[in-house]
Amino acid sequence: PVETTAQANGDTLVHLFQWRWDSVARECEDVLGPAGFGGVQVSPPQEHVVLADDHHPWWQDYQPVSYQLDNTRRGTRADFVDMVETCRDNGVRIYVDAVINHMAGSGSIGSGPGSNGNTFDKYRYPAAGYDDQHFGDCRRDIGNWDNPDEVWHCELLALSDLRTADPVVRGRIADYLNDLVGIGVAGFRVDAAKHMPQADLQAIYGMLDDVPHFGGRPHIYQEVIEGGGPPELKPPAYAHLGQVTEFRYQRQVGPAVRDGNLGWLHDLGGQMALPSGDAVVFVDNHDTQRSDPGLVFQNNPGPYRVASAFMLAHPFGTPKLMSSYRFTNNEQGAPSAGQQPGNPAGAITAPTECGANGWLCEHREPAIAGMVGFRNQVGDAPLTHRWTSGDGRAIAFGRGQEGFAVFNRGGALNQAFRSGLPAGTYCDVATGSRSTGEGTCTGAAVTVAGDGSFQASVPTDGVLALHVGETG
Ligand code: LAG
Ligand code: CA
Repeated sequence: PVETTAQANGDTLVHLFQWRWDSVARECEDVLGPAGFGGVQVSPPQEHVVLADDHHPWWQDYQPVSYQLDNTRRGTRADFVDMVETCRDNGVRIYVDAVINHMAGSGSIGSGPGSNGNTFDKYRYPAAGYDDQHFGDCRRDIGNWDNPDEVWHCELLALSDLRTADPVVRGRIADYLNDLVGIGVAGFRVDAAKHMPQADLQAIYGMLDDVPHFGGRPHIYQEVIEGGGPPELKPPAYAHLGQVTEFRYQRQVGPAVRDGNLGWLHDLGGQMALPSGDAVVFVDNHDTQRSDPGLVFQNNPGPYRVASAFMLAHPFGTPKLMSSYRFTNNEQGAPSAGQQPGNPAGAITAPTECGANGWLCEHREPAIAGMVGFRNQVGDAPLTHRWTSGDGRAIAFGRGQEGFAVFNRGGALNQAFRSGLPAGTYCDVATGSRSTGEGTCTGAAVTVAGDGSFQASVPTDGVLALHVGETG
């Protein structure tokens, strides 16, 4: 049995999209650990195609050339190992975006070598140990998206589709994932899970080692974009294998907050495809920011803060925050220092200063970062004391006797609330105010009476959040 020596902070995940490994490590130390984040989803760490002529589009990473970790755009294997250890020491798990359905596709053939210098051709990736026989027979794009056989075995975006039923392929994938688990990676976002049959995934997951330090099985969440077709292609069909991405949350919650239609959010579980325990929820991800930008930070920062804070306060699903960079076209890669000698992949700039070079760092916004501590404090306390404004543009709810939060997309509010909080003075954690060692609030303080009632002002696009861990 694996010795458990580390304790994760909580269940909040953040995708540090395209961040360098050394930058992730520093963020774990300086921001994520202290704020109580439980995990970081990092960009795919395996050798990928290098499309210098196209200015290194972000999606290079989703075209594996081998499973070697050295010399990706984000650093070396040693940097990766150091990141995993530093984050673990701060209670933060590392989740790898596992691209295991396919290898580099048609559009990138001829662009070689890969980021670590290995050559490849369509259906031949010698550094990964894959040859023609390791790819499926349907060597064309998926045509009928309602036909499981095509969705599973034909090509997604002309990417060479691995024959995941083959024991050799399964073994190579498991070796890659176990290399990561051995380093200390605690879980995986399984890319394009919908494009692999459940039985293949089950076999691969079954070959994985237990996670060192944190202990237990690797935590898996699978990318299954809800669309048409029969039940076996729907999100619930993958839930017995691990958690699944809940795209209805992204499609419905962001636009509702943007449009000031908050009342229904109290009961949003009834609208979702998955039960809470199976769902990984998000306001946006790196794909939807580009393909379905209903609510993204760079266009609508105020409503985005409200939606993200709500996601952290409300008990549905495992929340995954997005941390991104400003972009003007959909292909645009991360802020980059360009081609650098000795780094054929082209170095990505370190987001040391959020706001500089286009790094947005949504996760550091006070209304978002402060809610991570709120979520950790309230735990599984029930949803209580629901309130909705007359116009439906503001809502509030309690989390039992542990916390209370208000979300406002309407005009400035000055309102009397009823909560389950014990009497006392509370610091609003959504405006960046926290208690200091001496017990005073650095910002706004709210006084709760013996019956749980209090009066508070919340501006337009404001969030107010009180919990028993941050009292004045
Ligand atoms: C995913 N989830 O299931 C990722 O979230 C998504 O970002 C990936 O697509 C996709 N599956 C495959 O891993 C991204 C880009 C695509 C890009 C692909 C491979 O959204 O645009 O395709 O990564 O790099 C590109 C070209 C295609 C071309 C393909 C193969 O856009 O036109 O056919 O490369 O050369
Ligand atoms: Ca497949």
